[in-house]
Amino acid sequence: MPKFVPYRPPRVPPAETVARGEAVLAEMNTRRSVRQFAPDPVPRAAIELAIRAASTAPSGAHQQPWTFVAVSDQEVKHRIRVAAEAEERRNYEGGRMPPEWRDAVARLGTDWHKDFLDIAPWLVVLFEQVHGVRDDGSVRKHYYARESVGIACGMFIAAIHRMGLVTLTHTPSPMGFLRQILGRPSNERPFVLLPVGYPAPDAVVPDLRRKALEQVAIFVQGDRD
Ligand code: IYR
Repeated sequence: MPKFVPYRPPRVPPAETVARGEAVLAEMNTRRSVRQFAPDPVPRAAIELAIRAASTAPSGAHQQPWTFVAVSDQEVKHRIRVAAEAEERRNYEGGRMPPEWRDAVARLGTDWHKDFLDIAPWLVVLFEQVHGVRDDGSVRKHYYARESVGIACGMFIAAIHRMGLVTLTHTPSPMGFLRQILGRPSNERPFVLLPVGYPAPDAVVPDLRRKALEQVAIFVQGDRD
């Protein structure tokens, strides 16, 4: 029998719920993916807290199928940079990136150079545990691992933003080298690489617009609300 415990968060009146929503939107709307980092250090405690916040994410069967590897070691960061740039160079210049993909990311102004992998004080690599491994070595199936890790990733990004730091969802492709460099087991698949730090004082971001509510939402409303 599962054990249940009471859950009694304070009840928020509707007007305050909306006011809080406005504040959340205003804050989330200032988040941007940043590719130019200041080299300034970020305390390990900040990274630990962001990981703990992310690790509160819901997950399939509460299996929490994620591993966060946080790297501040310059030498390891550099090895990651060299390997990521080698893959990205093949994508951008070796014709491995189909024209349609190139067009889709053109407005982001990215190329194969990934200086931020040396400069950002932390590289947090999020791994998806595709399956679990029991103490006796047998495989334990994980349910909705990818979705769960995606949610944890979003919560990590929100925590980092809330803390006044910036990050980037970097997905050098393919990402298998991260497993090798970081010595992770074969049941872990690199999901995303998140450089974390403060933005460079002269950082710029592409002038993007977010889709309007009408473009992203459809309401099927009853007449009681
Ligand atoms: N992985 C490459 C290309 C790239 C792909 C997407 I999807 C982006 O949103 C941005 C870039 C890179 O990191 O440069």
